[in-house]
Amino acid sequence: MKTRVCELLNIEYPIFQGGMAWVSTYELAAAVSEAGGLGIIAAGGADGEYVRNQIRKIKEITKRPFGINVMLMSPYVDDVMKIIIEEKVPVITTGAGNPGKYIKALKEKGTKVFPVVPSVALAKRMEKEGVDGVIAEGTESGGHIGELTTMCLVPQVVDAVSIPVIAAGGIGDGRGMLAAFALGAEGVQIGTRFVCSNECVVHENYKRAIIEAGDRDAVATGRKTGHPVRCLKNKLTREFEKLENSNADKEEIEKLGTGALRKAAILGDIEYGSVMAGQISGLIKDIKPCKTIISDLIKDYEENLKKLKEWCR
Ligand code: TUI
Repeated sequence: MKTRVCELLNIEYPIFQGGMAWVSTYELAAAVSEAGGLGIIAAGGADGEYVRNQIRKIKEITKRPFGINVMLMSPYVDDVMKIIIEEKVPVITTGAGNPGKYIKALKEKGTKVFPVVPSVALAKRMEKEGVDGVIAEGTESGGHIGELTTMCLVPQVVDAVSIPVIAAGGIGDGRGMLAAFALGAEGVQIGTRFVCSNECVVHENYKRAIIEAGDRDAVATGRKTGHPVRCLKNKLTREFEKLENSNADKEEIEKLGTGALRKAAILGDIEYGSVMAGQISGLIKDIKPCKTIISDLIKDYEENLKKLKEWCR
C-alpha cells in the first residue's frame, strides 16, 4: 500500500490520525506515527505555548514524522501558526476555515500542508494556493462537519484536483479504507477509531460511550446556527434540539456548546458534555493499542481487497 502520500510524507501507511481537540495529544500522535501512520496533535482552542510544549514532547519520543491540526476558528490561530513555523513541524492539517494566508510561510519552512475541504470549490482554491494535498471530509465525521457525504465528496474532489486526496469521515476499518481508495483517495484520515485506543488520553467514559454507541447515535446539532457539530446523543444534544426547535437566537444556542467538549473529554461528563464522534462509532467495539488498530486495518484491507478481486472477476 504505497501512494504518493507515503513518499511525500515519508510514512509507511497512508493513514492520518484525525486531529481532535482535547483528544489528540502527543501521546496518541506518537503511538500512531510509531505504528507507521501519521500521528496528528490537535491544537484545538489551545494557545501557542501548549502547542510548543506538545511539539517538543513528541519530538522527544519519536523520530517519525507527525502533524499538527490547526483549528482555524481558534482565537489563538496566529500564535499557533507562528510556533508551528518556528518549530519546523513536518505536516499541518487545518479545519474549520481557509488557511490561505499561512500557506506561503509554512511551505518556506518545508511544512507540508493538508487542509480539510468540505467542497470541490475550496479544494480547487487550495490546490491553486500550493497545498500538498487535501482532506475531503464527509459529514459522517465527528465534530465540526460539512454537508456532503464522504461517498459523494471524495470522487468529486478527486476529479477536480491533481494533488493527493485523503478521504475522511466514516472510515473505521479496512473495508472503509478500501472503499475510499476505490473512490480515488490516496490516503485516509481516521478519528473516532483512534479515540478507542490505549494511548488516547481522553476520559474512559468517552471511550466507553463510543463503544456502547449504536448506528444512529451520532447526531448532528447546530445545522440551524451554521456550525453543525456531530456528537453522541445525550442530554446536551437533546437540549440543543429543543433550543433549535424553539425561537432561541443563535448566541443562546451556541453558548450551550461552550466548554462542552472539555467537559466530556477531560471530566468524563458524557451526559452534559459534547461527546464528539463520527457515525462509524457503532462499528467500534473495543479499545486496543494504535499499533494493533493499524495492523488490523491493513490486514482487513488486504483480505477485503482479495475478496473483491474474486467477486469482481
Ligand atoms: O474542524 C473539524 N472538526 C472539528 S473542529 C472542532 S473544535 C470545535 N469545538 C466546538 C465547536 C466547534 C468546533 C471540532 N471538530 N473538521 C474539519 C472541517 N473543516 N470540517 C468542516 C471544515 C471546513 C468548513 C468550512 C473547512 C473549511 C471551510 O471553509 C470555509 C471557507 O472559508 O471557505
